[in-house]
Amino acid sequence: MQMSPPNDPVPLIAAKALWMRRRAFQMVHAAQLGHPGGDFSAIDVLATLYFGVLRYDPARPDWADRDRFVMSKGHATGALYTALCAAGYFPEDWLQTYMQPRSMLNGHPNRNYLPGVETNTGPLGHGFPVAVGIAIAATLSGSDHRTFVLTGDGEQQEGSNWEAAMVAGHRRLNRLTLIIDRNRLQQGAGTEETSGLDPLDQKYAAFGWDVAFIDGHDHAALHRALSAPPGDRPRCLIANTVKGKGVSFMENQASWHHGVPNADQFAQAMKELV
Ligand SMILES: Cc1ncc(C[n+]2csc(CCOP(=O)(O)OP(=O)(O)O)c2C)c(N)n1
Ligand SMILES: [Mg+2]
Repeated sequence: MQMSPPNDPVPLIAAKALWMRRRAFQMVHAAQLGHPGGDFSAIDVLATLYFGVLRYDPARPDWADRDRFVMSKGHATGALYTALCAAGYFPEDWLQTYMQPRSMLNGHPNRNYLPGVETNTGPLGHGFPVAVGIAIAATLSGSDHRTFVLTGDGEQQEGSNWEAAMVAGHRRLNRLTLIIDRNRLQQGAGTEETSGLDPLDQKYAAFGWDVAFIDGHDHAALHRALSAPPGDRPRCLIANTVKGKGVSFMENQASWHHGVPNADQFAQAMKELV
């Protein structure tokens, strides 16, 4: 077996991603609510950000120079809450309250309730424009923090994204990175059958962005791309992903967008997620 170099973050990222998938699915199973397909396509990106890329201190969620991560695809709270919990923002027993009455862990994230949430999301097409505003604010205040934002691919159909992309390109917001979770499914159907996005790379390039495709489940490739130093313009990483990644009967199935497991499906998933 090949040994990892001591400073290789990939084993830690992989271990966190596995824990996040298991824990997120337990939450969805207990609540009988959630969006597990989109959780699983995004978890490797979030694990890489929180355990290999972002500068943050969970004891100081308001630290002015923290890197910002905006979860624009706000329905994927199984991914976001397990990442924030693993990163130390709140204790694990809070996860048991997922979507219960008076919980701080709502179906969509609320920054007024939960430390580590940068902005409320859920209505698609809002988080990316807010992230652009955060990146502009950093240039005005002179902070060197970076801003990362994850959108869904179906989410890219919202017009607000294109205003945000245009202003980010115009202002050359080079400390801003947009990751698009390109699982090719939205709610109930494929993106290209619904309102086609391709060629997404050419669209972002035309708006003044550096664009690259990446395997959104390859921790080493994600780590390299996300931790690369800023260039001279905003960066768009189109992360090719699989909705439901990691559980055989969920992968690439539109029905698992907000499908929830019965007892047998939950047991089967736990056998596979090892
Ligand atoms: C403005 C708005 N319209 C509709 C919805 C309902 N909705 C929630 S998730 C979703 C599909 C999103 O697809 P995508 O962005 O591809 O997410 P992923 O595949 O990563 O789950 C829809 C239509 C919403 N949250 N906001
Ligand atoms: Mg999608």
